[in-house]
Amino acid sequence: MRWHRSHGHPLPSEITPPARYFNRREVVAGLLGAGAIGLAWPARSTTATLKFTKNAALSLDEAPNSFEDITTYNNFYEFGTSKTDPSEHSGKFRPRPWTVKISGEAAKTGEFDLDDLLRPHALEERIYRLRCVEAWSMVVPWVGVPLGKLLARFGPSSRAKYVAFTTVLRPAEMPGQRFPVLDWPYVEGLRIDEAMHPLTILAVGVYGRPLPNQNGAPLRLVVPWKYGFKGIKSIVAIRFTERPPPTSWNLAAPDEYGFFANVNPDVDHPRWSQAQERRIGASLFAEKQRTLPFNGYARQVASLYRGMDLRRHF
Ligand SMILES: Nc1nc2c(c(=O)[nH]1)N[C@H]1C(S)=C(S)[C@@H](COP(=O)(O)O)O[C@H]1N2
Ligand SMILES: [Mo]
Repeated sequence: MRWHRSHGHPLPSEITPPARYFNRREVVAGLLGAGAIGLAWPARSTTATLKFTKNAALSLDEAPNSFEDITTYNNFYEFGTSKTDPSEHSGKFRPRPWTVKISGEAAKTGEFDLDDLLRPHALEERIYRLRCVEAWSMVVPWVGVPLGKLLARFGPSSRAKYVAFTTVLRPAEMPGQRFPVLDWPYVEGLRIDEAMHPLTILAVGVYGRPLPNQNGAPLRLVVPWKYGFKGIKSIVAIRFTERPPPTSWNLAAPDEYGFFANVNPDVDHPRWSQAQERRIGASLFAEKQRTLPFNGYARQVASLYRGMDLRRHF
């Protein structure tokens, strides 16, 4: 494992560009597999097939990255700081059985088994762009449930202005947690309207299969208009709060990572530009792509931030 002395994501110059090419055969196989009928929630196997419908209206019309790219080029510092650490060092992690504690400003709270939590919801596939703050991107076919529908079942009160999320703390299974890279456990948060927005999902699968450990098994957040670090993995607690909750990267380097973390090509990271992005899996000679405001989801979400100075609230 490589450990970075400084706080913050590694510099783009520290990132080894992967010489991996788009694997068409794998994508086609994945798409065929995705339609197959399977168990609604197979317990442990990551090769089993989930049962879901495709949400075409909320999906990008772009070819997803290969399963290989999505599952071997990861950020999950609990398993190490290099992109290959999560796939190489997450084999001991046990995502079942799993419970999620729901607490705070809501009518109903408690600790729930993940299967019970998910049972009332239909799984959907959404093909979203994942834009990392490190200026790379991928296109990912997530399978999950709208977070807002799940949260609504707990009856958030009028004091529930934010939602806080916490990752599991298990240094015995997560070797990266034995090093003080971040202040463990990883925490994240959303404003309540962001959490309730129909684009925000809790993902339980990718490519029609349960999430591999390296992608945040068994349950992770996906907020497609924000930088990837908002997508907290392996969630064990969700809390409705009145005040903005602390977030791991903001605590580690407040000048570099704000609470909102909306993808914004006009606001550079202090150490690099956010105007462009490199698509993982593309040819090394491919041109970089222009980064879009709100990662291309401006039409759906820009109104959430009307009247806010997005340079100050980065
Ligand atoms: N608990 C936890 N969640 C995390 C991270 C992490 O280190 N720990 N990394 C974040 C970052 S920086 C990104 S870009 C995405 C990457 O998700 P992926 O590996 O599934 O592509 O996960 C986010 N969620
Ligand atoms: Mo990221």
